Amino acid sequence: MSKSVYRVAQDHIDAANADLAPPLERDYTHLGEQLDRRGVDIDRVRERVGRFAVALPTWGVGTGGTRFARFPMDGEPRSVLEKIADCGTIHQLVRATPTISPHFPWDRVSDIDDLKQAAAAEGLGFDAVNSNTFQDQAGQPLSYKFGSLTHTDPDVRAQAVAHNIECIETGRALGSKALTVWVGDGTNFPGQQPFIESLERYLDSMAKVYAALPDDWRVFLEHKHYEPAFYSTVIADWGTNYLCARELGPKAHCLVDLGHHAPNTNIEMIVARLIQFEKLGGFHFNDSKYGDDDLDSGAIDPFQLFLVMNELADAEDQGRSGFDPAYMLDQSHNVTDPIESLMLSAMEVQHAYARALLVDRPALRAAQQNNDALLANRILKSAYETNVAPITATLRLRKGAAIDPLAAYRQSGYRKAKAAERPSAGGPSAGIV
Ligand code: LRH
Ligand code: MN
Repeated sequence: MSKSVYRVAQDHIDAANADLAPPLERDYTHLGEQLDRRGVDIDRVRERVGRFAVALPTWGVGTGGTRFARFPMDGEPRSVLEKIADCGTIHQLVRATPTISPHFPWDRVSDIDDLKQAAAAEGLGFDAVNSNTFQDQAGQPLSYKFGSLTHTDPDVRAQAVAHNIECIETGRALGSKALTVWVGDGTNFPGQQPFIESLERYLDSMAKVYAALPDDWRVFLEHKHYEPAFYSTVIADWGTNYLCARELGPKAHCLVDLGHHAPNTNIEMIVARLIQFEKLGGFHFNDSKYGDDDLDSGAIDPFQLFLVMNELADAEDQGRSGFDPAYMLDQSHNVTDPIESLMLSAMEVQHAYARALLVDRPALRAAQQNNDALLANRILKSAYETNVAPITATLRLRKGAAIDPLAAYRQSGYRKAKAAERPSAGGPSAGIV
């Protein structure tokens, strides 16, 4: 596995920032004056946004695809170590993505220390590890064709449980503190499986995974309304997810993947419910218009992303108990350079959070109390309509990152250099990774 050598030089970033810094300072001061008139201290907002971070999905730095096709790009990572190098470059340019979320067995290596050292060399840590019982691996004794944790065959369930426990052990070696479990288990025909028994099998299997969790770990259950099953999905919605997390115990929480809901679902209200009942484990941020499209965060409906962040900022302000969500991206980059998409998506999530911090919550509460619907909505919209880019750009400048990460990345020639370092590993294929 050839060690990728080209890195974006800090000098290049500093040079790219040189001309942009003076006008940025003026924009920051101007925004500061505007916010001051609204009773908001821009430096306090910058500090809070500076503590906000979102994890990168290792599976997102390669070109993604659909069941129809995947169109690989020159210079894309061919191994998890090259994926980590690209994650390091993203963090170097935006300084808002200090952790990665690995996926097993996609990221399996012979010596787990290689992964740990590669990440450490990039200044990266590990967020939740993801298990995978939605595909059959070469040489796998039993197939997941008809399910995994809910399969009718106890041996298949045991195989799936063992894989999740192996992921916990791998995660412990990496310093992770959580396991994300998404299963595609479900049916394509009415009558194919009994709904109650399927969920009972899920809970029985997950209880065994839960029992293997270290004391300071959490397990994130991820619901999804459909796909790969097209008639019923065992963990199809937040309600089923919540009930299972409650059944399993205090270490079990619900993970909200924004793309896993039927169109027009009020996801911010689901988030509020999970906060209220202290079962919000975390997020897979992305965007979608129809199904689980895994598009770039904020690309389709940035207002929805803001409304989700608004619930999170409100919970932080209120000091809600049990509130400690993990923030992760989960996207598939079929037509863009994944590094560019992940940088801009991390910034979109950061912007949505920064705007949510600008909401005048006492005024909002008063308007809500007085049933002044229009004023309440205006208070939210005025925060949403605020251009917070000077805040996040100033953060990047002060952290040694790029004021304009996209321009700095494109000017760096990183992808071209990687195309030379990483002769492509084969032609077109299909599938999300
Ligand atoms: C399922 C999902 C899950 C991952 C996979 C890559 O759609 O969102 O979180 O394991 O994508
Ligand atoms: Mn997901």
